[in-house]
Amino acid sequence: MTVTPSRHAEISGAGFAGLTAAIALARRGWSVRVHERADQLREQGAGIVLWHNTLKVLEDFGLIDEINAGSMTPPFYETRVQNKIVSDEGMPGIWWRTMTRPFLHSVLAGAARREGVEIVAGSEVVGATEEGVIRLASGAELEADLVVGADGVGSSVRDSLGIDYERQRSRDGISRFLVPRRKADLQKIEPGTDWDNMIDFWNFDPRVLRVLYTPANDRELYLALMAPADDVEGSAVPIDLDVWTSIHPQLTPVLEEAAKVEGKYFGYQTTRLEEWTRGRVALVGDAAHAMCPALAQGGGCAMANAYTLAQAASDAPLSELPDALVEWERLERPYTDRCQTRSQHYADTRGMSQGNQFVGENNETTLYDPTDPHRHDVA
Ligand code: FAD
Ligand code: 3HM
Repeated sequence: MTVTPSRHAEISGAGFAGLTAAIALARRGWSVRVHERADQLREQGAGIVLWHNTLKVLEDFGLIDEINAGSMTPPFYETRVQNKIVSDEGMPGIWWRTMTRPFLHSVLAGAARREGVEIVAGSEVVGATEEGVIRLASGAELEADLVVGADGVGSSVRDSLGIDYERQRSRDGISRFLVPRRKADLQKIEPGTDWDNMIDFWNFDPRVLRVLYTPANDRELYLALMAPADDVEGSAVPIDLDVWTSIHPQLTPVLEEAAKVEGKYFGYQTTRLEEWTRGRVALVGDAAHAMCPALAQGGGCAMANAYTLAQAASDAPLSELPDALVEWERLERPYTDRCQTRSQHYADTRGMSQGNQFVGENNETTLYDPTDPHRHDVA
């Protein structure tokens, strides 16, 4: 690992991408400050699935024991249509873990602090310049050798630089909830089901309402409820309990829990940028490449790209950093581009309902190893 003392980075956004970039840079000797617009440093989302690509980054950070202690690997990824099993994927050879987002966020924030990263909550970034100045809502302007725009899909850093993008939307979307497992109650209703599995319950008739059931640990269950955007009842939050239990009666105990929780319906969309870098500024995570969640890779790509960005920026002489960022994008972006296209395709076609989709090229980013120094070697 290259350790590069006396380099400074300013990062906009303390989400998974910003914190990962911060840890990776700090571990390479950079002084790092992260600006988070929210007053409190926390992740409000529900659950997340991480795969080999992200777990390799967390392993490199020495965080795997901590991650394992608060997460799980369901025995199977089961896919059902009209409550009939169409596939049970055991994912042999694939490293994957399910967990809650607040848990992953607290692990990353704790690691960042231990690495000496300064995290400033309540600090809104309004823009950046390609020379490496970050501008805050407070009026302050801070200079850096590297500015990282990790400020999510509505990125101020990206927009202040005038980087053009396209946004593609899908007809469906999803609401997400963290609820108690209620495993014993579910078992009473359907004793034959392994309620530790991740189960993708698709329903098309009489209406399209899908429940993605993801145990996140012994206590917490991540429920993602998918409905078409034009289904007013299906996309309502708080959820319409009668509508959801009429289609998925076997999930009544956990749907009752979801009905108690506030949330937000999120329409599936993909954002593709003209470029990920401008001068000394690099964009990463949803700021650069937000994607549909079908293959559960948005956060994985965000963290893998944040990690490789830190590598590329550390390995370059400071005077050549802008060129090194361009080269980083050239090497790393094609994997993410392909993943975005595949995930958009599955969102548009609802093709994950066919089961057995975690195979072949769909696993390209899943199985990617950003920590492998030979990953771009030509055979
Ligand atoms: P964000 O999480 O959006 O973080 C951005 C941070 O920047 C926030 O803290 C925000 O407050 C802050 N911020 C914003 N603007 C400013 C500003 N101007 N100044 C300072 N701070 C600012 N990915 C997976 O890998 N696995 C999954 O299972 C998975 N499931 C998903 C399910 C759904 C329904 C969705 C919608 C996405 C899913 N994803 C998944 C994708 C994943 O959630 C995102 O790709 C990931 O959270 C992006 O992280 P980020 O840090 O880039 O952005
Ligand atoms: C993990 C995960 N997988 C798929 C979706 C989806 O298709 O909306 C959401 C998820 O959180």
